[in-house]
Amino acid sequence: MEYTEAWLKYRCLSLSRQQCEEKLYNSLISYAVTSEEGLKESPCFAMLISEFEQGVESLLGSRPCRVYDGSETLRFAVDPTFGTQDAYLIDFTQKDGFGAVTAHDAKGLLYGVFRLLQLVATGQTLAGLKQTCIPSNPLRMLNHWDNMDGSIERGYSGRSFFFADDQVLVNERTRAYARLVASVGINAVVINNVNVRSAATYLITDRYFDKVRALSEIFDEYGISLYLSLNFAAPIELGGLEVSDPLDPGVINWWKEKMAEVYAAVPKLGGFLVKADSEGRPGPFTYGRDHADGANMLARAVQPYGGRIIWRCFVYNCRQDWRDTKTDRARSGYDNFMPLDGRFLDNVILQIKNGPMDFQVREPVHPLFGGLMHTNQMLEVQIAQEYTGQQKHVCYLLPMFKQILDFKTYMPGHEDATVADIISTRALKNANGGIAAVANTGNDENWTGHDLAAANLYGFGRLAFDTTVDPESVAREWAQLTFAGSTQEAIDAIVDILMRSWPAYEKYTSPLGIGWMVNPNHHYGPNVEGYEFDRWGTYHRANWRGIGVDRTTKGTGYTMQYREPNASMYENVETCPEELLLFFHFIPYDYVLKTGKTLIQHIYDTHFEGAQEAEGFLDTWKKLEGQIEDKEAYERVLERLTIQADSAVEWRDRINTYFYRRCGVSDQKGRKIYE
Ligand code: GCV
Repeated sequence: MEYTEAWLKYRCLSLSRQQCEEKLYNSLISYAVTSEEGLKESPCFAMLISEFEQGVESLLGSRPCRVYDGSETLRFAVDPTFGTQDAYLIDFTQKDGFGAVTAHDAKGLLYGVFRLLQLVATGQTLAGLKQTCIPSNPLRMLNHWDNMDGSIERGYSGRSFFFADDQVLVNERTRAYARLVASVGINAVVINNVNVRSAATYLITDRYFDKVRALSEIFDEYGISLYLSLNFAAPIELGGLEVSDPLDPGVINWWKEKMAEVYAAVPKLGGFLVKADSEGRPGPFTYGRDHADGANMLARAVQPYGGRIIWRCFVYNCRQDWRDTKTDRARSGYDNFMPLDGRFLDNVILQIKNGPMDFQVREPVHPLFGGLMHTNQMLEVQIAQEYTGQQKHVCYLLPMFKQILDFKTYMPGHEDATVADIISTRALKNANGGIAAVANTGNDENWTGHDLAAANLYGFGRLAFDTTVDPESVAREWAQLTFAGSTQEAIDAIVDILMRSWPAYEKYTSPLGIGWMVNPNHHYGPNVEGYEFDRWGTYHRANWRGIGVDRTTKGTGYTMQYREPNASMYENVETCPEELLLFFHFIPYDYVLKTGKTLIQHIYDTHFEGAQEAEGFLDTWKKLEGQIEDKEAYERVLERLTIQADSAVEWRDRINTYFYRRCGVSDQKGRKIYE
């Protein structure tokens, strides 16, 4: 087999008849579809029926039979008055013992079927179960950074399964991928890297239309809209124009005609993702225009076809001088986009990274959330573990994402609104919104390189669909589905490792929110000064007295980009959350933290603890030998946990030695710190 079914194994539960009856699984055996009119036209319909029949057959050993005479024990129905788009209700509380999956639309029914199968596969009883699922976010998106030569920017799971040798791949794996991500509620996928270069610029030309259309049609069967990343300079590179100025009539017309051509060939295209004026990519700044000019020009061109423009706010000066302590990369997203609030058209959505820097293990929430009040917004997170161990280290990110979503922004008039409330469109009643993750997949057999990294893919989908889910429950659900047939001890251990993994990673890498300290370019492994004298605006400013960036009003003034009381909370060293202390403040090594420890002792302690935890993950795993049903998966994880334990020691020693050399303070516990 070239790839696993990940969490969609549907391993036979081998239940007795009595067990089936107790859990009401016998009600899955005969079903009817009411209100089929309208459903039949939906591309999802045939697929959700076969998914249901095959899933139940594989889990329970007998194939459900569709009946038309009223003798069914399960009903599928579509009721457009129920919930909102994609919503569904699983109801096994009816007195007659019947079950029902009722959905707002065909896609909702598809999600309902996948959820029902997940519940059965994890052994939940259906008797008395009633689950209403109304998606939190309209857009639940994956951003792939796949290049057309088959490489993946920040990819840690093999090569691309969308592209090879400048060709678009459409094959069985495409379908398997769509099924996998649809099963957790993903409804939009960008297939190509936001850095659009060479052949990828031509994705919007007839060189690729046939394949792109074929891909979009497969996606459509799974309720997924295909999106493409766009090259802002396409009018020059494809059209032979001299400029790509968004206010130039020739450019405007070029895009208008281009989009007419694209949508005629690929009518199901959801829209485009754009990285402009960022890290060397072209954009409106070249022509003295702003990002509203750029985004709206494209939005007008796709508007007749219902297309959307997702415009990234990752815009900053990447040619900084480390000597300059006033220019602050953290400020740039807000400084560039806040003045444009209210100027973007309804089919533009600003995509904002979770923090102001770049997917570090700990960052404050981006101040544009709560800042912007008249603009559609999406949150961008990264499940590709660029800065969190590159899928060699286990790092379950849902607890981090949950903290971000639950962050209160104190937007005027919406004081209780969290990030989740904003991106869902609930708080501001925006026309559009959602959440996107930079994807962590590739053509490795297990999809995500590290088997345990698939928990981030599964979990992201579940969280995007329902921002109230509990990360630990999701981890357990994923482990039960993926490691079906393994012992209970193994499942418990996997959940435990996952839940401890982000804190452990944070402990042995860069301290208290300062970030970076990685090797330049590839970003794996420790290098304390790797980015200290570079042009990327990524400094920690450690000297003999202390460490941290002063982002208060005495420093770069970044704290004031937040609404009150968040601004004052970060400004004041006493109230600043300690996990972010060095992000906001320059702190002397002898500063006493709330634990009573000095900063330097905290750094030593956390680094010893973190490395010990990584070693503990490995020890735990070794004890599970023979308890994980899939032996190859066991071996793969063993190999990665070994790498992680070694790497954590390297991190520990490099960081501890660096700070010991800086300040000369010994470890109070007398542990080995290299001189
Ligand atoms: C796709 C970081 C990454 C880049 C990435 C960029 C972005 O800088 O290192 O690889 O480019 O973010 O999000 O655009």
